[in-house]
Amino acid sequence: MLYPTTTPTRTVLDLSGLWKFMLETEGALIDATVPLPTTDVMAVPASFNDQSAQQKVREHVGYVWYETTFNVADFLRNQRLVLRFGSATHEAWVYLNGQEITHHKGGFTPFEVAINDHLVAGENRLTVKLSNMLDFSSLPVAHYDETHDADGKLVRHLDENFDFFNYAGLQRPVKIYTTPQSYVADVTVVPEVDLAQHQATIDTRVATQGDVDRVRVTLLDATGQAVATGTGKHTQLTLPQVHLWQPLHAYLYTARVEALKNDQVVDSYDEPFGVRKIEVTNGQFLFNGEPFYFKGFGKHEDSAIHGRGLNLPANVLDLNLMKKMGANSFRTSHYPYSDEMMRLCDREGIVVIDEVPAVGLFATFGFDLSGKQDNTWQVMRTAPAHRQAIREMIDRDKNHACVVMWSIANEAANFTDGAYEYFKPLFDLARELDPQNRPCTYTSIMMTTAKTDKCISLVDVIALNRYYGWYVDTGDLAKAETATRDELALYQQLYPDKPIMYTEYGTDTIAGVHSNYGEPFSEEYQEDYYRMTSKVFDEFDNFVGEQLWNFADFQTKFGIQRVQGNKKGIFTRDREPKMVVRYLSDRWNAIPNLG
Ligand code: GCB
Repeated sequence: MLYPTTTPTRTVLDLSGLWKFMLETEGALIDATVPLPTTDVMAVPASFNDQSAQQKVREHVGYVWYETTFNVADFLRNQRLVLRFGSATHEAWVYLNGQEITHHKGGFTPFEVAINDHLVAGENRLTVKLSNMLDFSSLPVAHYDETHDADGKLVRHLDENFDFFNYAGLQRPVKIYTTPQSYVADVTVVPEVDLAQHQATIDTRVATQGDVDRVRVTLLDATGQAVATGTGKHTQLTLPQVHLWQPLHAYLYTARVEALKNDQVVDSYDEPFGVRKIEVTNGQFLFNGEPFYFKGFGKHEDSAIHGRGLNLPANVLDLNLMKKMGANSFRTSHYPYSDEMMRLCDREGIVVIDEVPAVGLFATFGFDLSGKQDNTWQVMRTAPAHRQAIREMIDRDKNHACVVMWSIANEAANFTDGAYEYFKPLFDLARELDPQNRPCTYTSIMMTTAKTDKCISLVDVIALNRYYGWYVDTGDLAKAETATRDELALYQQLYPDKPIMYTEYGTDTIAGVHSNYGEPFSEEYQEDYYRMTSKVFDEFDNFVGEQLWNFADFQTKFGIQRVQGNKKGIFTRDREPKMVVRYLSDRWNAIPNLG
């Protein structure tokens, strides 16, 4: 799916701003054929939860409604007009002038619908009904049930199987974009690099709709100079003396795709791309032929007031803080991030592990290290949603240079019977869909060990989420060090050809809490913990990266282990550094990205 941009043949209308908003309460069903009966407003894009100052809105489980009105200039009405939601969390029914025009489930990927046939003259009314409900058939996964209060009123309960606040709403931009009636529908760019010759072949496939008799592809360098051109829906163009996209040294080319009719350009679209080669071999993660070391984070799309809503200044600051620290990467834990963040990472050379919202694939949520089997794969009904999420993520992100690996799940019950049967078709699907054949992984929870994980054969890189010194061996860094070392040694011994990385490790740390005794929750403990883990990591040859948990403190559901959220950030929620940032900056700035 193409990101909407303005080109010589297209334009974009942004519907961001203040929309009407109301909760749907039982017994007061809302009729989309008349204007929403409210004067309350919500800013879009943003989560609704933290904008209302009302507990019943923040914690609402069920349906909410949004509405806006817009006009389309007369001179655009002969164009194809497409309404596109960057996301709608988690399920949306979209009405234009009272008529349902589309429905989408899955809260973290875009969807779109052509609207020409539904437009009226003058003002148009766009209404969206949203559900923030989740269950054992959705991603992410939650326990859902219904009870009735003393008055017989329905009460919905959602108990998240995951550790982040269930923010919802129109969290990403809503746009209308135009295309001509005959248009470029999709572009797939696959760079094949010959490192020895410093050249690349750029394989471009273009899908068109309508009356198009030829497609022209022109490759532009970063200064906008044309460096290669060819015609055909499938072209292979050579770039001699290619500039590689390297970690923290991005170089972006543009594939200018033009749909032609009788030698006239009917549609034109610019797709940025980078040229780089990713290989996993002999226990190494190779980036343009050199061993790459991941330094960085698990993150969240999470900031004050915006909730999980697009916050461009926060995105820019986050990447700048990463670069300042010598970090080079993050994982989109635990869902695909906005188009805007992915495009920013392409520009900034930040390497991304792209994760589907497959979090909470556990019959019971909680920490039980006994390793006993549970019935997760008998009760989970997530496979269709999981397939759809993989499809939509790869469809959206396939051309991004920043994306170097797909994460097919975060912390599933991979040690229980049925896990392999569940995951095997999903890994096959991801591999079949990705035109760039990127490596695939999932992040493994501590209950899954080197000996009990039933799915390791599916992954290219072993990605471990580990909390020795926090949930296990709490406060005892000597024991934690031994456990960390012993486990890595076992993985390396059993899987000598697979690279291993940590995709989560950390300690809750309340900014400003200090301790002469290095106690848990203090900034001293957090620093001691990271010094300990670093020491162990450096002992292992197959160890290809450290992505700590978490970049910043973030909001979660209530819990006795959560003080206004998860405090494992090395930055506070408003991006003030905790003490450990200096230590990690020194460490990471001294570790080369490549080599
Ligand atoms: C995990 C989860 C992450 C949590 C983290 C924690 O293993 O993947 O979502 O936030 O642990 O802090 O408990």
